[in-house]
Amino acid sequence: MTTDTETRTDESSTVRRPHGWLWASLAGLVSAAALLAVAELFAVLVARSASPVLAVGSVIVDIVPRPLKELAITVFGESDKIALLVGVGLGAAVAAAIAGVLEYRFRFVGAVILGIGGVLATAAIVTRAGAGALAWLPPVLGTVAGVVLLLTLARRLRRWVAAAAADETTAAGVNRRGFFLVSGIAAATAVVVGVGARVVNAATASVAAARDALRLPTARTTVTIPDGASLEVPGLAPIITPNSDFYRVDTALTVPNVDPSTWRLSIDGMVDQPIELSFDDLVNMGLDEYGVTLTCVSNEVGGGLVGNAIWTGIPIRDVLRMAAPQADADMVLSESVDGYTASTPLSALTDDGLDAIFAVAMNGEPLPFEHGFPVRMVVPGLYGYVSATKWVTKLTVTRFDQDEAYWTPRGYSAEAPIKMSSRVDTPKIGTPVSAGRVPIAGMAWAQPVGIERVEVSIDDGDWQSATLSTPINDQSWVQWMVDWDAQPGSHYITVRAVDKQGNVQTQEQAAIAPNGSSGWQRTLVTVR
Ligand SMILES: Nc1nc2c(c(=O)[nH]1)N[C@H]1C(S)=C(S)[C@@H](COP(=O)(O)O)O[C@H]1N2
Ligand SMILES: [Mo]
Repeated sequence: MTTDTETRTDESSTVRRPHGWLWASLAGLVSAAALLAVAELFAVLVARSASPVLAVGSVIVDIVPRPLKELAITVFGESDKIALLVGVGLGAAVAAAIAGVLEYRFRFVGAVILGIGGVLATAAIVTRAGAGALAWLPPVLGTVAGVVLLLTLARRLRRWVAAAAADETTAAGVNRRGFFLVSGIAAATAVVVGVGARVVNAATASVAAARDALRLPTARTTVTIPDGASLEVPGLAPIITPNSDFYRVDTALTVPNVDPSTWRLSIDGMVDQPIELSFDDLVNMGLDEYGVTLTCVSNEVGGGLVGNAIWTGIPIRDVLRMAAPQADADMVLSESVDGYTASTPLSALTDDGLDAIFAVAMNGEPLPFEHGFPVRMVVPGLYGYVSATKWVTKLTVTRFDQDEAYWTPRGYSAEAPIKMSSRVDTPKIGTPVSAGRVPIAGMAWAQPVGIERVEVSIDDGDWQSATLSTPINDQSWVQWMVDWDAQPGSHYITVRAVDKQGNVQTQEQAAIAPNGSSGWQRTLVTVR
């Protein structure tokens, strides 16, 4: 049984005066950690190579006077960079602690100091060479997070201290627990997220550096772009799609980072001689250029999931030959580092008349990361999902009746040749044109046969043949155009292609699943 006096003693011991300045400096540290963690996290998402921590460090390296730099090298030798980063870290930690104490004593003062720190870090980041257009976003978001956290923690701390001073047990306890709960969760999250993001950023940055440093052997043959390959009609897609405009389709949540120096291609399964090649082994087989139009099965008639590039690569048949596929095999299951798989008929990869390649460059530069760096497949005439495996690392020679690829159990055909198609690029649907001479123009493709003719019908009248651009080859799309004497009113434009074997693009409409859309594009144009 307790007496009143004893109870009072117990209570007064729980209302001990906290060391306000101590916890305030903790609040400052946790807020600064949150600032960095949020900044690093968003750097992974929007500005991969711009690390806030490293940008600030680099600026300091650049602005430190020479004598001090030399002193640092004398004292720390090879570890001068580490010493610098440790020094920056300690300096930032002290500043953050001071900001915490100031915020606790003088409302908003610490928050302003943290904000200024964030602004300086942002300035350091956006002025670095190679900073992307969105490089400011991560440090700004980080600063907002850090400032909000500091305001919250300092408020809790002030309430806790005030309640303790006034012997208000319950209020003191609530605010103490609130302070430690928010600090603890924020600190733990900041460490996990911040360190995780930094590791991801570091891996990305090193592969980015490897790509920048990559010097591919010169291609032995190049693709000649013939005179007349471009019709030069405004609004028409270019005959070669720039890498930055090339459509991207894949299942990868984050773009895989594959270092060419550790990349390997293995070929096994139904082969007499399983093989494994390094990146150098592959490119030293000799590079040639190929112009190939890539098409996605998900492209609607008239859609934009199609692009044409000059790929530099090595015929897959030359690599497969080294592994000696067995006679009863009929499929190659190609696999990406992220586990994606595609099923391609073995014959499409070994056919001498069809250049299926391992591509290492796209329009004259190493493959962009989103398009499969360092090696992807490109097979003329087959939809991307059954042939164009990006970040490819493994081929298994097998049979269609034994293995299936990623999309096969998900409602798509195991084999899928590209369907011939044509589309109107200009005039654009919904953009009225003025009466008079109006060019109607678009793109058409029939890989690997080639386009013979494109025909246009206006208001369901007679089919008229369009002028074609000079084709680069049968694997690449062509541009087409007709001159139209546009009369005011609404008009339907219908387009269809004919391939070099005389096949006419089918009018029959098909959905994307299971093996690609078909039908004629018919657009309504308003003439004023
Ligand atoms: N590793 C991997 N490769 C892939 C895919 C994928 O999801 N993962 N998608 C395929 C599909 S559906 C298409 S249409 C093409 C698109 O290539 P692109 O993004 O370079 O245009 O890549 C193919 N290669
Ligand atoms: Mo696709």
